[in-house]
Amino acid sequence: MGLFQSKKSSTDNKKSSKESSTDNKKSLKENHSVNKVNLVLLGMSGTGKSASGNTILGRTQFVSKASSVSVTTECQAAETEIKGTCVRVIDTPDMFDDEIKSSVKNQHVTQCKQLICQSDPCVYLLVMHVSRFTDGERDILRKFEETFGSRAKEQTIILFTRGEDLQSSDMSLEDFLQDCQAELRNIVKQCGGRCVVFENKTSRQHQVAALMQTVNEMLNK
Ligand SMILES: Nc1nc2c(ncn2[C@@H]2O[C@H](COP(=O)(O)OP(=O)(O)OP(=O)(O)O)[C@@H](O)[C@H]2O)c(=O)[nH]1
Ligand SMILES: [Mg+2]
Repeated sequence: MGLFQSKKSSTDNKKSSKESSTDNKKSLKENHSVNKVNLVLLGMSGTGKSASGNTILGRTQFVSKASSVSVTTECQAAETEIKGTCVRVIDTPDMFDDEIKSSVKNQHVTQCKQLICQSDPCVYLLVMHVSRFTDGERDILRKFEETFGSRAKEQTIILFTRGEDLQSSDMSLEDFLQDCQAELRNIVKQCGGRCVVFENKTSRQHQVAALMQTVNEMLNK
């Protein structure tokens, strides 16, 4: 699994057995939060999951384009290293549309879970369009919990795309959240208020740095 099977560092190898046993007592989360993480992009079709994946990776890995039909039809994973952290990015098709047959949805969910490197922490990025909150997204958190478990939202960050729309309205994220629909505000609240804004057209890396900071803060809590 590429970076996720990276060799242990020489420092690890030099640890005494006492130190190793102390390490083992640490939670899995704590043990791995600093250098490996799965980032799973979830959300409705066209919200910018694949584009955000490309921004995180710093390269065009996933197909991302304007389309009236779903572009991504299979889960895919790709890896990169960001400031010493091995980041495994998992792009997914829309799993929340009620129109999708449950057999197809189940297939996507199984595939997605298989792509998550289970020994490393997993952070879900719920991708939403900053300028459009759809009916289908009103109960996205319920569907998300049904699929990934009731505690999954504790490991979730809302990733708003089309950040340039905020800029052109001269709005900060705080302004946006204050003025947005109550249901959306509630989603953000249930996810611990963790959210970041991406503007995928220019792929500026400071956005990725802000995301990684939120990821690290969440995992180190
Ligand atoms: N202007 C702008 N366009 C964006 C942004 N993020 C994504 N897009 C565009 O939105 C369209 C859909 O993006 P995708 O990344 O394909 O969306 P997706 O969620 O992966 O869609 P599916 O694969 O169909 O589920 C593309 O034309 C992207 O270029 C953004 O931050 N700003
Ligand atoms: Mg896609």
